Amino acid sequence: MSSNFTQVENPVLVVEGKQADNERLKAESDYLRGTIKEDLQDRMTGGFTSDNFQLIRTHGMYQQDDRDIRAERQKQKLEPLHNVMLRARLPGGIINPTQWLAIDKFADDYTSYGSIRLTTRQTFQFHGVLKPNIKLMHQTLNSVGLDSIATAGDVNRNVLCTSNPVESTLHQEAYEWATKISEHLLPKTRAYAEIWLDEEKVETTEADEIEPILGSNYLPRKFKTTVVIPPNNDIDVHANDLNFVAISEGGELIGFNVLVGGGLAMTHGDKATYPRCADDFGFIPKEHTLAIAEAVVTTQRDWGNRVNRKNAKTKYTLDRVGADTFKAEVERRAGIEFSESRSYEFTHRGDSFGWVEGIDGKNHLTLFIENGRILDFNDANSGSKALKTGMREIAKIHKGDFRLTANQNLIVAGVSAEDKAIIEQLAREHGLINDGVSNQRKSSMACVAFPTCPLAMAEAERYLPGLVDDVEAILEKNGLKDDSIILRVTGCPNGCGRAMLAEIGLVGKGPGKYNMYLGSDLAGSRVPKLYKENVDEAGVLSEIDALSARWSAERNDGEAFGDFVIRAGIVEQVIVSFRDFHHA
Ligand code: SRM
Ligand code: SF4
Repeated sequence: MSSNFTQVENPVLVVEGKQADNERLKAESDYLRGTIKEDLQDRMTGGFTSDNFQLIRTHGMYQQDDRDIRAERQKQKLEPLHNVMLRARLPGGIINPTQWLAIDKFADDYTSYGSIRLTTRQTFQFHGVLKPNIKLMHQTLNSVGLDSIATAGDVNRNVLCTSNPVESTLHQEAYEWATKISEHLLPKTRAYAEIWLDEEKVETTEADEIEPILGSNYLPRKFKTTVVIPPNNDIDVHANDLNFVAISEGGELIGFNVLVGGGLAMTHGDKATYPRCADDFGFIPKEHTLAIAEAVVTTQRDWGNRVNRKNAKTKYTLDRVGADTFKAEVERRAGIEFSESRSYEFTHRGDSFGWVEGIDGKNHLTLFIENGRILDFNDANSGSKALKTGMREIAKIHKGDFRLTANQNLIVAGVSAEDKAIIEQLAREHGLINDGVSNQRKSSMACVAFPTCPLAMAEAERYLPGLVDDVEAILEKNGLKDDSIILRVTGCPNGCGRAMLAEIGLVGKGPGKYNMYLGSDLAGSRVPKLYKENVDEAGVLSEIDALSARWSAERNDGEAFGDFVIRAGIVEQVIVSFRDFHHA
């Protein structure tokens, strides 16, 4: 199955120039080992030095410090309080109660924030793990069958899969494909096992093909893959490099339409960067899934831009070499031709909350978790909610599993009829079910941003709850109490909260300032357009007030906000030419 194309096949399509420093460090890393092991012993600093700072990402960790206290520590001539954030690998977002109890305990005992943070890519993060506890963290995960390999860095990341277990008989099979793709594309280096799990180093020679798919320099940039089951586009295909859209006949999975080249990040002021929807390459029978995944990855490996990291993702490779050229190369490498795409339709993205009975006769409870932050809160803003304790109590008795969604929520899945009442009671007692949560809150999402994200320009997670309070009041005033707008906030233009697929996307520009984008659709098939720049928080509210008043008064029957702003000419639709996507 492994590709024979370890050499660049078509050098003309390779970007010439001085390679980015990340290429040097990957090449010199001895397959992602670097000197992490030695660095771990150095207790003079709480951080990782030189290349190891970047290399730990491929092991699923980022070095961070609390930005709320950074200036104060600087004043006291102390180094920043370095710690790591860990992101687990959880293909399809499935985690069992034993695993939950282990991560719950680790978060309590060894993280400075004490929380489990559900992410927009169906996994969880620990924030604030100090150097002496890092190895224990990996060993704890390993003891319950979890790891964090390749959840960051220039590799294929956590593979997403539509999380609702009941909408379709295809879910189990789709989930199995997500797991197989994840395993197939994982780095093969033993670095993770050696460094964190104390396994012996196996001697290798130059001739050993250690990374047949990723290559010794790994990928030019991060790479993201999904398996999605229409009509629910809950995993937001257009944020991803490679998507397998499940196609069924008579309830049986027969294959996938393959979508390549999505991505949302951009840089303020750099017009060579832009969000881009994925292109449809066509249909493949399911038995070709791994071969196609491998061919897309190796084509991007060989043709992706290793000179400029800002233009290194698959979306830019496609635009540079041409989607048809890229597709033909994938077909050549896989020895498979795409056939015409089969028809399918995405109609929505959000999660459906509350209980549903599955096709398996079991019951599934989707819980709304604001910002994906699982923590016991007791503060003036959030009131008192024991979400983390509640989840622990549920995990102690739950016999099914948990499914993390790509919208930062959580499903208690596979509950028998006799356990339904007690699970619901525990969820209610601990604030995990709150019947008063509005449709607007359920349609809103934010990235982490301050205080842990080093790239944040503006608040996101801490801004969202109050913003939604105000938006709820505005919608009610404008006669839209039961309506909602897909509202997403990201603290910078990297777009982790997927604001660039929102009906209203707020993209952090500076403290308290956001660029406002309007006009994605309910299915997430459209990138929104810049409406106003550098809007402050009061400005955001007055814009939403004016726009929603017009929507209320002028909309056609059932017309969604994102469709309305385009029809009314408030913003133009971004159509196909993403190179012409203008942003500040
Ligand atoms: Fe992200 C970097 C958080 C989903 C695009 N992202 C970061 C870092 C690690 C900051 C850093 O590099 O030091 C953030 C850590 C914050 C913190 O303290 O936790 C961060 N990203 C997140 C999460 C946790 C947001 C959340 O609130 O859930 C999501 C974790 C996903 C996961 O479990 O793997 C997360 N990031 C995304 C998404 C959305 C998605 O994939 O569906 C995107 C946009 C889609 C895309 O890739 O185009 C995204 N994150 C980025 C980028 C820009 C990449 C690029 O193409 O240029 C960066 C910065 C970078 O890579 O240089 C980034
Ligand atoms: Fe950090 Fe920016 Fe991602 Fe938000 S969008 S988590 S601020 S990198």
